[in-house]
Amino acid sequence: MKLYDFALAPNPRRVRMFLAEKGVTIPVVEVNTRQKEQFAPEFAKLNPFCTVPVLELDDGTCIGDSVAICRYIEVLHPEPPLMGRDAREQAIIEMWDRRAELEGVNAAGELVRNAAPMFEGRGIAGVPDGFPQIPALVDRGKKRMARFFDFWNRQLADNAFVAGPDFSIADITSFIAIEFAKRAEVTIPAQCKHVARWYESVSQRPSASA
Ligand SMILES: N[C@@H](CCC(=O)N[C@@H](CS)C(=O)NCC(=O)O)C(=O)O
Repeated sequence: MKLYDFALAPNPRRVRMFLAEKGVTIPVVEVNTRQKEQFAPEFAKLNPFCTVPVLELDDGTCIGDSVAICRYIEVLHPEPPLMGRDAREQAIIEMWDRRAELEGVNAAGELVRNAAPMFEGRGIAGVPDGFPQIPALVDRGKKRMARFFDFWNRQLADNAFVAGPDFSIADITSFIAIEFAKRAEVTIPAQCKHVARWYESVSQRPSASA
């Protein structure tokens, strides 16, 4: 197996955190998306969407999506469970993980991709040009992040972790969303004390530096 990764990119970090929580190591091939290596024809053959991460299996199968990679690892290495032990847990964790991606990672992505000069003409991940930045999406991304923080603060008021009493993939995705938004200087609002408490505890896990 090989993991096509980029140390500075948020979605590959989700997979690295997941692997670290499982204690699994996979040889890594670095694809520097800042140098546009994801658009090289050899890489596009592995993932026509030209994004990282990609997990290449020994039979040549390529899994080009972070949650799909985590699902594959979860089946091979069920302990500790990060995607739920039974039908109820699996559904609750998936609900929160999808919310974290759609409301958090995507909001932060909207904000960062439409603001940072390095994404000029590349408003959509995996497309080399033709998608100009839309400045109005920066403000909208900020508003979406404020909404994310508000919802997460309410959820974390009653729960140790995002999807309940146990650490799960939903915590990884939520943590990555906040780390991503920091690149546009959007941080946890002062009133979101429950998010701050949870963020501090996730930051202290060894996987946070993966
Ligand atoms: N849904 C995909 C999204 C992957 C994605 O957007 N990856 C970004 C890095 S975080 C990327 O490869 N960007 C390439 C680009 O900016 O062209 C996943 O979860 O793996």
